[in-house]
Amino acid sequence: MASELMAQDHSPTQIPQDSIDGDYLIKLYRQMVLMRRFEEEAAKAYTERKIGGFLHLYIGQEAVGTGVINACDPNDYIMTSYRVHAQYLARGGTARAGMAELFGKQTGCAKGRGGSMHFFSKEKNFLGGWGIVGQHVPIAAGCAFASKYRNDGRVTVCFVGDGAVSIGAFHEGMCLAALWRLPVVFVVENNQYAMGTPLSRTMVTEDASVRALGYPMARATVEGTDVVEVHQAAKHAIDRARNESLPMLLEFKTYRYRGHSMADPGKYRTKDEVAEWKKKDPVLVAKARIERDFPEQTSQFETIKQEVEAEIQDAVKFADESPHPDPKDVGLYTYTGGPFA
Ligand SMILES: Cc1ncc(C[n+]2csc(CCOP(=O)(O)OP(=O)(O)O)c2C)c(N)n1
Ligand SMILES: [Mg+2]
Repeated sequence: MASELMAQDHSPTQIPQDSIDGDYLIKLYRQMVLMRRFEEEAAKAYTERKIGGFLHLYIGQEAVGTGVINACDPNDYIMTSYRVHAQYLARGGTARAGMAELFGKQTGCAKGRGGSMHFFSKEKNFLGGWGIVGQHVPIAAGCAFASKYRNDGRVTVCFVGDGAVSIGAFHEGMCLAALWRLPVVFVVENNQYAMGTPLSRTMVTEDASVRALGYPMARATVEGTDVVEVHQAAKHAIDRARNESLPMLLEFKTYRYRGHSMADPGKYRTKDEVAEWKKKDPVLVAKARIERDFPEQTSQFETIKQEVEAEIQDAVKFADESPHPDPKDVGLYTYTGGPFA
């Protein structure tokens, strides 16, 4: 099996171009608007000290989470880093449960115990929310191993940042995924920086997908600001993982508009660089596509704006009014105080 893999051509995969219909694209657009407004409101709440700890925003990267997660089946597992809020919404998590989690409330998706970095939903097969860079890659491989062992037809999708691709755990997970032909898709969100460190200071090439070559594993690098292109690539990789039980690495070129977290003013990059990327704002790119390809859908823009605004204001109110977890329950959901005790 190994020699068969070694003999394959490992140049980047040409992604087949599927068509996408107007109803579907407007759904993806709506999700991105929701993510954007959710996080703008979270940033405001953070400055009002309603949110403790760190807050890492996904603003600018929405096309990646939206395109990839919508290409999955609801049964597929999703795992991601601390930049987690928008992906939870793409998975069908509610703005209420997300905002309440940020506020540390009992009604949050992790019952207020996870906070910003550790959103989790067993029902939605959304397996976190991980803070240590690359740590979840071997866990994703293990998850895909379980699916293969049980023959349950599920795919695991594991999001990492560009900062993870030189981390040991990333390579351990990739190695086993290739060796055991696991149904897993590794999504590298190359937003150009790991905290303040540009990729050029940690890798000899701008093409992070070459990390797949060592195992070897199929790979592609795709424009991450266009939700349609992201969706097509993800669909290809997920179908292949499901039907042929083979892993793939997808790199998406993207950009975060804010600093690494709310604590970072982002002084290591120029205003011009940020402005250049904002010309490819994923929300605007999707909007332009709809205007060009599906003009009959444009009448929905205003409704979406109003609906999303109401949903976000409702979520903030809900989070504000929800109770904190009861201190007497502090031991719940731990090995000593929970069902495992
Ligand atoms: C193993 C490990 N080393 C260092 C850190 C500190 N740290 C937190 S985020 C981060 C940068 C990660 O960048 P990237 O993977 O590109 O993700 P992004 O923040 O751009 O989404 C670092 C070094 C950590 N959390 N884990
Ligand atoms: Mg990064």
